[in-house]
Formats: sequence, C-alpha cells, structure tokens
Amino acid sequence: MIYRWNYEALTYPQNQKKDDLAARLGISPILCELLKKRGIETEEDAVRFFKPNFKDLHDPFLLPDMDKAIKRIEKALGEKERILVYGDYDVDGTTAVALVYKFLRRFSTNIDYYIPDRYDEGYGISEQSIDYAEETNVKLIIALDCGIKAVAKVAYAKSKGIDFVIGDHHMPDDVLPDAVAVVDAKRKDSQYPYEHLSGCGVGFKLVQALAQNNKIPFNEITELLDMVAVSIASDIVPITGENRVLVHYGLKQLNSNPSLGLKGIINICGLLHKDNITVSDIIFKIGPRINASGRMMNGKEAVDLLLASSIEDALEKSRNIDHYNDDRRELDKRITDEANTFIDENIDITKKKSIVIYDESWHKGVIGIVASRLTEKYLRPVIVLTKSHDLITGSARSVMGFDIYKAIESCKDILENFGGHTYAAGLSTASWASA
Ligand SMILES: [Mn+2]
Repeated sequence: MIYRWNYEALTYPQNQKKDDLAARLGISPILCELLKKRGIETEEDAVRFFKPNFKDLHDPFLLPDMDKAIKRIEKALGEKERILVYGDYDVDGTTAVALVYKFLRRFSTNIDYYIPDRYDEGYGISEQSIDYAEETNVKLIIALDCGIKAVAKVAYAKSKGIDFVIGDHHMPDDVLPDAVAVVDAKRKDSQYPYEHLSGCGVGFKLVQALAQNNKIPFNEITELLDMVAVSIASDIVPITGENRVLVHYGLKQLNSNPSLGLKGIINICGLLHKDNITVSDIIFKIGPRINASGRMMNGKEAVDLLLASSIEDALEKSRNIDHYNDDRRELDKRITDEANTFIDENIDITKKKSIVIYDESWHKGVIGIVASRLTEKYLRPVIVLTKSHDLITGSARSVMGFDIYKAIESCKDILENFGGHTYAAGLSTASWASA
C-alpha cells in the first residue's frame, strides 16, 4: 500500500505562539508544535498534559442526575434493599460492574451482578434480566455502560416495582428512559466539563460521589483505578482531559499493586516480568482476554475473575479466559481466511464499492473482528453476516467518509434490529431482502 502523508504546517502567528510557549516551558519547539496539534496552547494546559493530577478530576456531582443517583443508592443501602449491578459484556461493561460492585460490597452483602448473554439476550438491558431481578427480589438495578436507550425495559421494570439508576456514556435519543437517575455526560442538558468518560469511568464517578458524600477519603478508592485504565484503553475513548488523569494513576496502580483478578491476567498473558505495563499492553493483551469470555462464553465469568479474592482463584479463572482467547483467535483466523478466499475467487473487487459477505457457519463472536480485518485489507465498507437462531445477524465496519450506521439505518424497514456509529455497527434481519 502507498501512503501519502499530509503535513499541516503552522501559520506564522501559530508559529510565534509556539516559540513563545517553548521558551516559557523550557522545552523544544518541536514538542510544542506537537502539543499545539493536540489543541494544547497555554502553559497551564501543557502542565496539565505532562503532569496529570487528581486535582484536575471534575466534581462528580456536575454530572446530570448524580445527586438523584446517590440518593437512591444510599436509600437502598440504608434499607438493605437488594441491588443488582448490571453491565455490558465487553471490557468496559465488565470492569464497570466489577468496580461498582466491589465498592458497594463494603456497605452491603445484599447485592448481585448481572451480565447479559451476548447471543441470547444481546446488547443493552434485557427482559430476562428484569425477570431475574424480580425473582431475586431486587429493588434497584444500577445499569452501567448501557441503558441510555432502554425506555421500554425501564418501564417494564417500573411496572414490577424495580427502580433503575443508569450510568452510561453512549449517545442518548431524544427521549430518556424513565429511570430514577440517568447519569450520562452526553445528555443534551449536561453541564459536565468532559464528555469522553468510559462506561467504567462513569462507574468510578458514581463511586467518587458516594465516597465524597460519606466522607470516605479519596485515597481509599484510588485502588479501583486499575480497572478504569483497562476500560479506557480497551473502549478506545480518547486519552485526553480527565481520562488522562485516570489512565495515569490507573497504570500506576496496575503496575504497582493491581487487583487480584488483573494480577491473574497479567500472569497468564506474559506481562509478569515486564517493567512497565502500558496502554498498548492493555489493548493487545489484557483487554482481548477479558473480552474473550463475553465472545465465547459469558461476560459474567470476566466479572467473577475481576472480583477474585485469592490469587489461586484468579489464576485458575485467568487460565480459563486464556483458553477462550485461544479459541477466539483460531476462529478469527479461520473465518478471515475463508472470507478472503471467497472474495478473491468470486469477486472482482476493483468493480465493487462495498463488501457484504455471509456464511451461516461463522461464529457470531468474531465476525466484528473479521469485518475490521476485511475493511483494512480492501479499504471498503464491509458487512459480515452469519446465522444466529432464526436471524441473520452481522457486524459492519467502514472507512473514512462513509457512514455505515446511516447506510444501515436507511434499510431499517427490513431489519429486526440495528445499532452502532459511523464506523462500526451491528444489525440483524429475519429474512433476506431482495437485492
Ligand atoms: Mn463502553
């Protein structure tokens, strides 16, 4: 592949500002040019960038509905109501659940957690989980890394006398669910100064608010930051602003004194003797193993591991998820090869603007990864489909300049379900539409 690098030179006034800043900070003008390209122009911002500090974390009560969320959670703790901590099956969701559960366990044992099955229940709040909550006498569900669109499910829970507190970081629709609290910095009415928190980051803000309200010193919750760092790196949210502070201290924790669960994973993925575990190590080694349990088995196993209370237990559970990861890799390679062979033998790719490919035997847990690989190879939008129960279901990935979410949305009359964003989306359909 031939790359063409476009270098954007600074204008004359920008150049002067840059030299000014370099002189004031006593650093090289080239470094300052790089800072400038990251939108860092003042001395103050540069210091914040180079020296992340806890004092730059924002007040959690600036998040919309945080006061209502804390009031409801404290009521549940005070009256010993049963609480269910609920989250998505990926790294961000499972770390969020583990983090909030671990903290709340200090105050109550009447608490449980739930991760929906990727295949039977799908993304978001499932009806099964609400039935489970009812059966186990849960009065409050805390939903993390999901829930912002769960209008019908929250209403269903309400009809059974179950309240919801939602802590999400996804984009809301015009109508919010009728929950006791909807904590999401992407709400239109949000006054929060930063909007790129991870789902687990929102969980940490909930914990920070609870600690603040109950005079628990901040240094008693910083041990939870290893999981926040793992979530930020794995969910690919920008490492700017508040996330930079969280990742900085989270990596410190991960390197010096990780939770037993993460220690187990560090052991089995070859990082034990590495001096300094980095964001890349999380993205390529730790994250995929946590994810593998949601892809191949059930995300709940990942939370069980993250909450392990002995190193023996952590190591045993880590070995299990390592096997899932090996299985995942093998499937990923086999399906990518099959897809490539099919495309090479049957399609003149120079005449096609996009690729839609289907095989009913492909494993649903890896088609998103396969779609990413095909998009990288053929530089075109790709949809990879497989059969799941009675549905045809698929993952879509796109390239710069083509909004795959919008493309899928324009076919919604033939779809059962779809979701996602500009470059990555998912869809399912009951039957083939005539092309
Ligand atoms: Mn997330």
